[in-house]
Amino acid sequence: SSANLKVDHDQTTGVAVMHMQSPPVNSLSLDFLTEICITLEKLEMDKGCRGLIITSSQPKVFSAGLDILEMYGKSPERCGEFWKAVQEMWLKLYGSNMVTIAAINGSSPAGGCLMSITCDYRIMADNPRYSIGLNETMLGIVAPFWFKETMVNTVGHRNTEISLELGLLYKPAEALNIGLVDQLVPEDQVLSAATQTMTKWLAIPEHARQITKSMMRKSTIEKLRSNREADIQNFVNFITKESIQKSLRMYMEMLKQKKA
Ligand code: CO8
Repeated sequence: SSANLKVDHDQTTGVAVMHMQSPPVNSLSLDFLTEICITLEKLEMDKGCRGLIITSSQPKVFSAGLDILEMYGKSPERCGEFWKAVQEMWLKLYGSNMVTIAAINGSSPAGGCLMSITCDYRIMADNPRYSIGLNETMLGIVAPFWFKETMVNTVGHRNTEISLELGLLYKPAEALNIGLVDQLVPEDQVLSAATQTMTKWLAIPEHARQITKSMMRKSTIEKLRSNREADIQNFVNFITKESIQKSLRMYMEMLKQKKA
């Protein structure tokens, strides 16, 4: 465990629960991403950890996605460093040998949705106030190819095309309907349902399951792994454009107004 992550590792079951507790909304800043990556690395290396459940300790929110302030008014160098950390988190989660389950106990836009769809299985709280999706276009930005491919691998080409073009955020029932989440449960049962599902997944012969997971995800992972530097350059060039900075500013103002 570290400042913004609480990790409960049950040595008898081999399951770790990672609680995100970065107030107010678990937005993924460079620091928080770095913390997450260090924790994932440790768990991955630990032979006593075979399953990982990711959940939130913050009320109403799983994760608000990438920290918008990391993309606004920052130097190209800093933006590059930030993006490298986003890549790293995705590579670690999508390529994990552990069984990973997202226990989505709150809203999960953009980068929060990305985290969720890197997991093997998603259980969401059945609360219509929560939503999940890749809403990047609503911020005037474009989800990169590896976000898009993770989504295609989850909900198929047509659902991805509609949801990314329109920047849709889905209520839990709609998310279940397109297969963006696998199961809905009452809010107070998200973690227990995740634990139950984990038991089933861990009963499968481990080596066969791991090789199968890797076979399903390999081509997507390789595409980023062999293009990391170019992907960073793309991001930096795009995000530092004056027009994009303006879009982000307007989106942040909209968030503030919604609050007032
Ligand atoms: N980054 C930074 N700050 C945030 C973020 C965020 N993603 N989300 C919320 N905050 C801030 C709010 O501005 C607010 O700040 P303050 O208290 O100073 O006013 C505080 O967190 C609390 O937020 P809310 O009052 O809105 O809290 P609610 O509980 O009412 O709502 C939500 C929570 C639903 C999460 C809501 O805050 C929300 O919708 N946030 C925006 C989510 C979003 O659209 N994120 C997208 C981020 S972009 C991304 O993840 C992928 C980018 C891919 C890059 C593309 C390449 C170019």
